[in-house]
Amino acid sequence: MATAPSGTHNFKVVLLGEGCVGKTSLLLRYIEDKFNDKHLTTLQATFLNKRLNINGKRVNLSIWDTAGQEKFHALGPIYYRNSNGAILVYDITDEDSFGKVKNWVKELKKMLGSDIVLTIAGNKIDLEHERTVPLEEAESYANMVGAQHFYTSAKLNQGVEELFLDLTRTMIERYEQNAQTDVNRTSQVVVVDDEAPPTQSSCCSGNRSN
Ligand code: G3D
Ligand code: MG
Repeated sequence: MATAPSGTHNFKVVLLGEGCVGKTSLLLRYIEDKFNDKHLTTLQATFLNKRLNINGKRVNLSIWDTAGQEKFHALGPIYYRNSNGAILVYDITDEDSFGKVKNWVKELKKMLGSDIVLTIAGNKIDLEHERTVPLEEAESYANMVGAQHFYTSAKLNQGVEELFLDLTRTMIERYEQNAQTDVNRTSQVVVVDDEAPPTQSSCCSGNRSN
């Protein structure tokens, strides 16, 4: 996805992470400002749209949520292909879910290189007293792999808006950097005139004497 002629950035963002870490809850909090709405959580949307205006730049986010396939280890490249950004969610009270984030980072970097902006979300901070994933470990890991790290609570609506806003800003920056690289690359292309058509005196003209 890229920028439409109208100047609107169209970005695809995927939510990834173990089952039950709160991916759907974060999305519904962000889009609908709701939590634990049974009607909405059973909706199992493929993606939801959000329009933003950041410093006069129009952005359309298509935020993709899983339909629960992660519970069967059945989420593959079809889900995350062409993504501009990924939100890797873990539950701060569940160490295994943090391990799963590390697996996703490896897979995304291998498959998409640095084309994708990575953001890690430690969700359920309202359960801080039950935390098992050490704060420093999560933050230094994110730093090492070049990802932003946010703490969120879909339940209490903490950090959710900031997470999406920061990711969107970074995607715009990344897009503008790539566009600049393309301009530089194009300006280095040397345009060569078409070759002149062969004349009668050329050796291939059939005038050979022997
Ligand atoms: P998933 O989409 O990653 O599978 P869900 O996760 O959004 O379906 O959430 C799984 C469970 O975690 C839900 O509880 C949900 O209410 C809860 N949850 C999500 N975010 C938070 C949060 O920030 N804090 C707390 N305390 N709980 C959260 P149920 O009981 O419905 O299974
Ligand atoms: Mg879900």
